[in-house]
Amino acid sequence: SITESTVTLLDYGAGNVRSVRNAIRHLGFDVKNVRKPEDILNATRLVFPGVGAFASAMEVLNHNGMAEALCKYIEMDRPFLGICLGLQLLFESGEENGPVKGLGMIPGIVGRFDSSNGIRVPHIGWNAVQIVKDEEILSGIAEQHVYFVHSYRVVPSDVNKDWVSSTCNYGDSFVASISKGNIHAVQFHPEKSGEFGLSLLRNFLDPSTAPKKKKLANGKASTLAKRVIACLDVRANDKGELVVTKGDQYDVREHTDGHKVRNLGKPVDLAGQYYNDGADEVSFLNITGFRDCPLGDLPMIQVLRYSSEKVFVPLTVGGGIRDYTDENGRYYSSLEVAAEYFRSGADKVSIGSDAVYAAEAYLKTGVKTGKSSIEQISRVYGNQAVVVSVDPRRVYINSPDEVEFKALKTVTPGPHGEQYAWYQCTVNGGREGRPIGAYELSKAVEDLGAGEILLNCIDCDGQGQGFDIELIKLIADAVSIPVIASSGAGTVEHFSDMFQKTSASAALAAGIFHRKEVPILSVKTHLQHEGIEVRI
Ligand code: 1PR
Repeated sequence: SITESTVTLLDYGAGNVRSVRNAIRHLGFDVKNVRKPEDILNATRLVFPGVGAFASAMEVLNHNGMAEALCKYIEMDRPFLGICLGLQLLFESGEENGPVKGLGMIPGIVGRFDSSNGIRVPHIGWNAVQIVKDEEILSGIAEQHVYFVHSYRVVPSDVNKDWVSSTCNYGDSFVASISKGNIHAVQFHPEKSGEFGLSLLRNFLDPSTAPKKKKLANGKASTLAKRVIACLDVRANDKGELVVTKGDQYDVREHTDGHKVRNLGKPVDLAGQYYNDGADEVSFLNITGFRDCPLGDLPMIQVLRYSSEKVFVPLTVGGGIRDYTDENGRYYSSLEVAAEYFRSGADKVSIGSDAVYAAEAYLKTGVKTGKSSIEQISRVYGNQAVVVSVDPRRVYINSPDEVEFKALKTVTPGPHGEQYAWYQCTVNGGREGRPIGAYELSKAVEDLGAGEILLNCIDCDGQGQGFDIELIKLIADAVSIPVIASSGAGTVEHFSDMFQKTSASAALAAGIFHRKEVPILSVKTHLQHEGIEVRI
């Protein structure tokens, strides 16, 4: 039954709405799921977190009668909050796999970002919004960074100006939120935007606590902030418990003390701590993901469930995303594995070894089979949900002609004075080198539908001597999807140096945060001081 504290949630089963549910519960409300169109009409407040692609969402909504109920509900001006695709679907039509007709409540067309403007698409990360209409629901977020992840957007124009309540800049100006009466929708993800996102949700759920309208500050001009990501390498220790570990050049065992696996803490606790410390994202990498245990037993699933109850920034999970058959002979497709992780609270999955095989096959034949994990998962969940994790190792050579892979002239010559290097991709956590370079792999996986590249470097991992700037520049210049630079951070200057010299979108680090050498906030204040936009 519907009570004061009930929020009705329209989940049509396309992805991770666990986080929205968790955020609503965290604020002290109950969630009731829509099962049939009447549930929409009976709602006292309706939250519609759209996930997936425009065309497939409209197909489902039209097919089960939800589209009509939604339009009626909105026409009656009943409390409504759309999130991400939940904003886009309100417009006339969408270009994603289309054109496809939307709900048509607001004039305007949802089009793709134009990457010829020199921007990376998808738009992933923290951007501040410009408030253009004085709305109570937005009162907490003026001048704050909120989290976006999308490739399509609506351009504000005369036809929709009485709806648009805030805009954001990325290449061009796009609609960040709309409001009219009780109807609200946001392009960003309040459930993933930390405390300020939660305050927007609270303003919607309980307007009596929302600050009364006042002249809202007109947000400062904002570019996409550079992200700082905390990474947790997770594996079972020798007793079978999941622990956060950290290697040196991927070797996670102590060099003394019986060569035990290094134990740096519990994954859920550390994720919570890094969220509170200001991490823009948290990544979990199951570094023993090449083992074949039944899907339901994957301990990482519990880690995600618990973490997503208290971490309100994006969560990525990697390790073992591939087709496999478990020890009992049950077969799982990579899509099933990913689906289980999304249901458990992951926003993105990160694919390592399997991406290397897929890229090798694609480069050999030039054919996209549609069957690789990258293609399958990005088709269903969108490419913003698919990260490819690259584990390259530096190989020195005397001349670029020695290999068929992209090599660079390096400023740090090899042990025998070699002037060139190429970056060999590896699988199984660096155990096996493959005949493909990081450059070739990155371009191939972008073609196959990856939305982001997590660029590690085995030589730099755990060394604290700085990022491999040459590698990061090589890859960031080669692709137009965001690149996350990883491996080697040891000081705050390493972060600013990397961002000043490359166009990477984010920096990921593990060791310095685990060893409590440098807090996340110090990294961010240093970056801000250097004139690099970050979310603080
Ligand atoms: O191949 O799809 O099962 O994925 C396995 C995943 O696990 C890959 O993303 C791979 O990078 C990761 N992985 C596998 N073995 C290890 C290992 O350490 N033995 N960890 C491993 C990779 C590297 C980074 C690390 C940064 C920053 N860890 O994630 O966190 O290098 O470290 P630093 O700041 O301390 O230098 P699949």
